Amino acid sequence: MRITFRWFGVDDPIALAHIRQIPGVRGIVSALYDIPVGDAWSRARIFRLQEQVADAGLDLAVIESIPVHEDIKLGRATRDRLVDQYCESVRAMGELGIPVLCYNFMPIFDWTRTNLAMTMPDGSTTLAYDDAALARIDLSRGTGDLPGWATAYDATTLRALLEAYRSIDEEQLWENLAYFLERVVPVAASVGVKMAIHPDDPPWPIFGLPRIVTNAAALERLTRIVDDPANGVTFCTGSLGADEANDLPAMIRSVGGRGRIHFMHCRNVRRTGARQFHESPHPTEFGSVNMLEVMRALREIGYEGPMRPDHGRMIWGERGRPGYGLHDRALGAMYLQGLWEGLA
Ligand SMILES: [Mn+2]
Repeated sequence: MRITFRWFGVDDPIALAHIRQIPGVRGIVSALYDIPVGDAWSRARIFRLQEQVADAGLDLAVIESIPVHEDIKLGRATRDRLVDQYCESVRAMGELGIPVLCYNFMPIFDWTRTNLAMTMPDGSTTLAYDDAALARIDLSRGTGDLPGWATAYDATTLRALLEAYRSIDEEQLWENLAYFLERVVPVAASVGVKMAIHPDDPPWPIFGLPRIVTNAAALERLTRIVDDPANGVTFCTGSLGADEANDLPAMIRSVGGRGRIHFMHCRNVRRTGARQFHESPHPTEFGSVNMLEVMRALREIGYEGPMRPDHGRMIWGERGRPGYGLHDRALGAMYLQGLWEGLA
């Protein structure tokens, strides 16, 4: 296992130089954030990012993520050109020696919360989700009321997208994912890139939109669509752990035992009701995920890939991008390495 840390590029208030000071962190997880969704990423632009990271004494270990255009998820006629462009980006990162690509296949919204700053008893703030609060959000005026998505879509664009998804049920979304994987995985495999799909977060349908990467059966199905080692998953303990039915250590032994976990996201969540949770500090005692058992399962399967502390709380007066402050994620990085060392 290699500890890595997400960095949002030069606009990230957290400097690479500070990330470099977290003991053990040598790998960076990043992306090009200014390229319109669907456009191919040039080798020159990825190389520049790689150089920026290398100049700080770190290594660009994972691209998270190259977004998948909605037309691909919807299976529209324009998808062939978009898939070709996606393949071009994958080829470019592979040629530069970047080994892992984290992506997701969630319709319209990726990670969704109903509160980005829930205050905890200790004064820290954290991300929270409550299905009942989500149900009260009115998307007819656009995404203005959805925390974290305020400027993502105007009302007209969003209405058209939601309308387009009415004809897409879970099986159709699986078919569209298969179409994408059948074309992209062979390219990834040929240039040494491991595809690592991120589970849906939260792992259930929202706003009537289908979500399919949610549990053990889904991970199994995903990896069988194109049965190639390059077709794997990002195992996100926070996303999958939001559903009590998911036995995380068993899932790691199963999908990871077949060599298909290519990236680990480790964070804890505390489930407080049906489809209701908030993100907690990383250690087992604060959340519903037994992080020790997660690490034990990873040790058992001989996991050697990248791992990053996922979202953290905002602590010590830090302000910044929700979930992506420096301090709590750094604590998470240390805790995870402590567990790992203890199990050695
Ligand atoms: Mn994650």
